[in-house]
Amino acid sequence: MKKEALFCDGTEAYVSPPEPEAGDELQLWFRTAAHDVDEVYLENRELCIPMNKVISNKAFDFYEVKYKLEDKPFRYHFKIRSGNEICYYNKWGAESKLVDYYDFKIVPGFTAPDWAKGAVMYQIYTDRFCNGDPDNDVQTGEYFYIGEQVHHVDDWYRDPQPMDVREFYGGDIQGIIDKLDYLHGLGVEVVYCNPLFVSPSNHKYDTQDYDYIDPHVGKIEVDEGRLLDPGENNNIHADRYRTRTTRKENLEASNRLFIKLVEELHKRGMRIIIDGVFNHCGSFNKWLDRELIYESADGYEVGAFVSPKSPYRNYFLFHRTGENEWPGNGSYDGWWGHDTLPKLNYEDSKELEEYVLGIAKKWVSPPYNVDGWRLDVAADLGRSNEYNHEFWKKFRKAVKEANPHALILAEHYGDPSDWLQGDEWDSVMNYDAFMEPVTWFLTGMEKHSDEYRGDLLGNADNFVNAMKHHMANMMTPSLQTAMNQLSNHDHSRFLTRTNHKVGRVGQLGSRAAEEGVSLAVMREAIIMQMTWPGAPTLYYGDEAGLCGFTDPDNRRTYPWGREKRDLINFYREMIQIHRKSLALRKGSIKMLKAEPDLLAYGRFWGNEQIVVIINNSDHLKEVRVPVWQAEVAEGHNMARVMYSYEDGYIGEFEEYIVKEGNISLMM
Ligand code: ARE
Ligand code: CA
Repeated sequence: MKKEALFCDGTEAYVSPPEPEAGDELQLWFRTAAHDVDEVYLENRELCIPMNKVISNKAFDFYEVKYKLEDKPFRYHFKIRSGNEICYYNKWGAESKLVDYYDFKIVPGFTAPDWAKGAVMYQIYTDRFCNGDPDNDVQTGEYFYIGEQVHHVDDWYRDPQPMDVREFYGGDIQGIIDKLDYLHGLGVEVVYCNPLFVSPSNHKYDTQDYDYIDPHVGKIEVDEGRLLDPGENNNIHADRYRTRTTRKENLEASNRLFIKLVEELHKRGMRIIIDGVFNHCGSFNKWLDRELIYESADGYEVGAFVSPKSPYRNYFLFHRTGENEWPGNGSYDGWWGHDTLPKLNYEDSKELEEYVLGIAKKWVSPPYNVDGWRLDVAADLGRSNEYNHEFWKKFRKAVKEANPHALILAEHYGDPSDWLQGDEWDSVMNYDAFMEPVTWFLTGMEKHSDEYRGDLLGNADNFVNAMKHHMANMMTPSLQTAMNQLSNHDHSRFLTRTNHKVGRVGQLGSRAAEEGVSLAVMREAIIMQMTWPGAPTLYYGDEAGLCGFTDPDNRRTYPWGREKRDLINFYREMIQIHRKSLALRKGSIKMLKAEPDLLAYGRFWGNEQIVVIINNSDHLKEVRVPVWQAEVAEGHNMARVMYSYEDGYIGEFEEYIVKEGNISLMM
């Protein structure tokens, strides 16, 4: 049996309709080499249905079966017989033994928004992207945060310092609006913004008010009430509109500016998703009480607590209870112990649950019309696993009812499959089935820069096994919308990882992040990003050559005027290739070659075939790639081969001769 010919996946070429509902008649196809096998069966624990050979061409036979989908998840694999030889085919590939984990799976009714499939996204950390309105800049000493006063950074090009959550560079929504033409020209289709709601930090994961955009990224129309008055500052929820950050006029003007951003995006055919931080809020939220801890010539600090009499008491969790702890009870639970991030207690408050579900709906509805949520630490939400799933089911219902085209994409480390059963999240930030393996193979860096592992560098077997294993966690709608990033705000930048150096600011100095980086390896990564299944997502500045170790060095300002133009041009070109190709957006993938320092894979759908070859060594290699497996036909072909090697890459539409199913080239 020619096992390399066996193929099936969850794409439209092999499953119709690709996102079926209960009661639909499903059509499934399976590929074998031409005249090679005797029988193919669709099989699972309950059934074994013979398939019919329906189409044959020079290279392949295609078998078909029809199956009426019931109102329950449908798991399946294929059984293939040729003479005495029996073999199975599942998500791992052609196997002699079956493992349930790798079964194909379809959940009736599970759809992900079509616009998000293979969409090119662009993540923006707003304070660092572009300062379009100096009038809303945080001013040094404007308020205190975690015991120290906030700072406005005057020098846009200065690198972030450790403990930079108090440093503000002034980037804002007006800045994003100003750069929309740049992003549109780059080929970006979706903007993902890190949190924008009112919060005293630059990262804004500590939400002060879920109903409003922070005036420092939005608009300050009434410039009054700069400083909190420490004497009056206890019990802030009694009067929340005291500072210029919390004045109603400014909050409303900021929401209006946000609506303008969304309209400007939609006008260009672009979309926006925003960060939803619902596991915890921030210690400056009106739901907490505040009390002056100390006051000196330099300023004052206000502590957060939840008074036993607070109407919001059951929104929170406590380590200890009792009247003796300071003040009233300061020992509320924080996410990972952070007292700036009070953990929310949904199980004990229906009111909180309803409020947050209302927020979930509000922002995806008119007049805001956001196109989806990125959900922070989504698996941590709630006290119990049961409730967590209950919450996300309610969340999905609420969001999709309000806006059926909204995307629900969660941050998750580890196996997300429990949440990707069709009734909770659409997809995830794709660490396991993209960022990690790509980083390992191309740079040898593990865990997003924590460690350099020579044994991972160029290790194609490891890459393929990791990818196959983790991609099996996701059904097709999730895979096609998975956020495929090389960098983001929580990990070192990819370009920095190419120098194999591990570090944080303060350990090596942030300039070390730029030493010995390789643009060639970066280009290989970009090619992989733009040709891998999922939604390729740039982290602002990656395209301009920005470097940086992990948080906060990965949040350097966008280098306007100092960009690496060649890299931007390369990214733009690769994005265009991605966008023009249905095979890259929604087609099949097949690994064609995995050798030390060398990967080749095909993407194909219908009449379109693309072959990608990555040579991660520093010398040319003679490569023979079995492109027939990606359905490239025999003869002279304008094969769209892309390869990367040191200082160059060969673009699309080179002519290669396919001989006996293979192409040979020096690269
Ligand atoms: C701040 C400082 C840091 C400092 C930290 C601790 O900036 O320099 O080290 O405090 O004092 C937000 C801000 C951060 C801020 C943090 C706490 O963006 O700047 O850090 O709040 O105030 C794990 C979680 C994952 C989480 C990451 C950060 O699993 O959910 O850690 N990511 C989200 C957001 C963050 C955000 C928060 C959560 C909190 O994307 O930006 O932080 O709302 C391995 C592990 C992962 C681990 C990962 C990264 O791979 O497997 O579990 O992720 O490393 O550390
Ligand atoms: Ca500004």
